[in-house]
Amino acid sequence: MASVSSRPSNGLSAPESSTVPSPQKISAQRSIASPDAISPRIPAANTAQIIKLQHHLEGHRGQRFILVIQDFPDPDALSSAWAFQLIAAQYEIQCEIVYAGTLSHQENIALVKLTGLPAKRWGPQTLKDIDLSDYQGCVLVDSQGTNSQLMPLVQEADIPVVVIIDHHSQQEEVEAENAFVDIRPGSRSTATILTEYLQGGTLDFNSSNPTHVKCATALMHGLRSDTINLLQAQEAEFMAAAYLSRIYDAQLLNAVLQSARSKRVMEVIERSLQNRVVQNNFSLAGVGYLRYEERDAIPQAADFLATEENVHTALVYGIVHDRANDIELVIGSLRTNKLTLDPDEFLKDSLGMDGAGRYYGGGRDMAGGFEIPVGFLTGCNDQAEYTKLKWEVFDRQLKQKFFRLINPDHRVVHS
Ligand SMILES: [Mn+2]
Repeated sequence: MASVSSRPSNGLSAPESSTVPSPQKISAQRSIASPDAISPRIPAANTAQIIKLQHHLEGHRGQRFILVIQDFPDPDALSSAWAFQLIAAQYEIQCEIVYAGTLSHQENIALVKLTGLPAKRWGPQTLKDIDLSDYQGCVLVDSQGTNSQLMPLVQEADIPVVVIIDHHSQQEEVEAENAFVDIRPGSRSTATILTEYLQGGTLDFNSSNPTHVKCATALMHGLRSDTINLLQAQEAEFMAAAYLSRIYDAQLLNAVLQSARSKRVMEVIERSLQNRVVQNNFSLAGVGYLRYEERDAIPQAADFLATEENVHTALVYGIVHDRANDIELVIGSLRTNKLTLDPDEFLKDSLGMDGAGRYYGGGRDMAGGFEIPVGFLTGCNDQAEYTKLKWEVFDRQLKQKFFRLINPDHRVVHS
């Protein structure tokens, strides 16, 4: 067993926590960095957050957390969750990374497989068998709980939200009274924030530890994918990438990026190309019905349509059927290169909110997404004519709503 003196040599001071560790836990006691010990490259405000996080985790020592990521996890969420899990383990906090939907982007599947990223899918069947009372806290990373089907269950089970780390603009008030909250809308990725925590000494993150190498590779992928390969990166992302560059595995990252698109994804992209309508530099495309597993084809199609000349913003949407929960949803993605267009504002303004006061969509810098339940019209898709009609209704309504903002003088003309 390691003695107290053999703690990682990262120049940290003695524990400042008020909690008195039990004797058997003292060997695993982690110190909390003094502000001066943290890299001078990290801005003072962020240093304060790192200290706060360490105290917060110390206060939860030995607990079990459920770390909920969005239903369709992206590399930023996956890698940030993993980094958090490793940090929390310093405090003997067992953190389970879970999501309710699917991994649908070929790169995400490759990322999880190739790095052994410890995220678990909790489908409807698993949910029936799981006892949520095992968890003392819920952690939200790269999200504020609005994009997971698991959150209502977490709330029902009275599991308090104990940590929120995100870079999306503040969503409707999340109930997180005694939580550690670090929301940085100015940050281009959550991986940037987590990398800073690592750099700040929350963990002896190093290249001789194979898990750390893989996690660093995941973080590098996370911050690249949220910044269009660093094109939209700011100083903080470059600093984070520089730090990770000493630890990550370039070959492994390359393997993740080499993953190929499936034929079905290619077909959705093809449909988006055929169906697109371009007006005032916006490209709009409805792709009809697609399988739940292929829903990630939508943001990929939007990425692609946004590359056409004279197009600054692309919107792609389609209807997916979630068989597990028997719900149909219109889901859509927005991608923009126009600096003055705020995707969050655009989607909230154009689509509004549902009866319960929740916005159908939202976003961050350069990207956004939306989800509209098909509701009462769900199902009966064995009737071709009905199915076609249903699509046309949603397609037309979405075009009307978007064109109202894109081109107020425009009348949607239908053949
Ligand atoms: Mn993100």
